[in-house]
Amino acid sequence: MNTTVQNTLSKLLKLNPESTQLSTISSGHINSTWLLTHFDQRFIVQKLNTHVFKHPAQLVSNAQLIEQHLNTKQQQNNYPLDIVKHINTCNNEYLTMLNEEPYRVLNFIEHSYSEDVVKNPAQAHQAALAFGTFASALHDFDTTTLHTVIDDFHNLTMRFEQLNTAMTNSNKSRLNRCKNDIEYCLSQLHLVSELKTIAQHLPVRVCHNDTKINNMLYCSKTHKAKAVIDLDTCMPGFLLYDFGDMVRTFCSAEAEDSTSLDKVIIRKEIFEALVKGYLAPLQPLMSNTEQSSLLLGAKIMPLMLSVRFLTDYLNNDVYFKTTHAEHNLERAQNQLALYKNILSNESWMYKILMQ
Ligand code: ADP
Ligand code: GN1
Ligand code: MG
Repeated sequence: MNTTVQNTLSKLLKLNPESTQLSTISSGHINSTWLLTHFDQRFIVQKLNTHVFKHPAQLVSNAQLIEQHLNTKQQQNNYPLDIVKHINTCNNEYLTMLNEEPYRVLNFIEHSYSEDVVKNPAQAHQAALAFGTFASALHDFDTTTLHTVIDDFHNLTMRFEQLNTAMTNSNKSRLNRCKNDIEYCLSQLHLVSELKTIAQHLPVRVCHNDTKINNMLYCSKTHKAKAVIDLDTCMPGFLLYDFGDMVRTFCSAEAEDSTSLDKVIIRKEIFEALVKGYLAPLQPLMSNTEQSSLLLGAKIMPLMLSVRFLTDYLNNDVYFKTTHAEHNLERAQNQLALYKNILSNESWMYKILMQ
């Protein structure tokens, strides 16, 4: 963020620009995030990525409707977590355009930290319980009030189509390096018809749609889950996607971009803790069919992420933030290793899910 933007934002928050400090937060693949400090006051500032989010005002509107719903639940003692809120500037705006780029300010959740890899079953249980509590608090939210911020976000068929288009336009050397991985992904297209069969029996609910582990804040004193963050992709969908994204990011012992593929395996004790935590608030709302559909999500999400990372690799890294040339390919191969490991463990995973 340049100094002029920092000064303007500081003034809009009625802070003395000379006394504000800024530090970059680098987790998250999409937006640019900073911590803005002014003596003992702290704020999160984000520049929204308009390549990914074409209508930032709609995203802010969705997040605020959800904020309000959770607030009401909290006032009725029905929502125990902290809530991320958009902060109004003195121009009475929640979204500020500076140099033609959209910035927003959020309350900083104090005494918190996020993780990129789950360290133990207690962390998995806490985060899954919190994501389950979030979904359960939204079970009576009117889904028709939400804008579709990204079309077909979790539409696997469309993700395969995007991969096909990228293959047509890609430079040959990148395409050669991932030919085998693409072939393998294409051989798994049958997941699309498995989903179609089950989807007609599933309720559409408000989903978070990005339940990866670093979108959970833990309390630095108690180490319990403190807040669900990154509400940018909250949209109607199936819970199997949220469950699948948790399995994808909680259960592997390695980060999403690790190249130690032999260590990219599902940890049973983490999966058990995840299931227990997620089902506690949600099982009363779910049919047996919906509960059993969650395992399909655990297969769809790593496969879909492989397809998305491969697509971005072929498109020369225009979507996800990368730190080096092969980053998206490494992520894709990591997610494929995880997907294959899930396929070889699905029988015990299903037993744990349904017991
Ligand atoms: P992205 O959309 O790029 O993933 P996030 O909204 O997830 O961005 O934020 C990136 C990181 O910033 C999070 O993983 C978390 O560590 C930190 N963060 C975001 N919002 C808050 C908040 N309100 N309070 C404290 N930390 C936050
Ligand atoms: C992105 O924003 P972040 O880092 O929480 C992406 C998710 C992917 C994830 C993969 C809007 O999430 O869909 O699953 O990266 N968000 C968007 O790590 O595309
Ligand atoms: Mg995030």
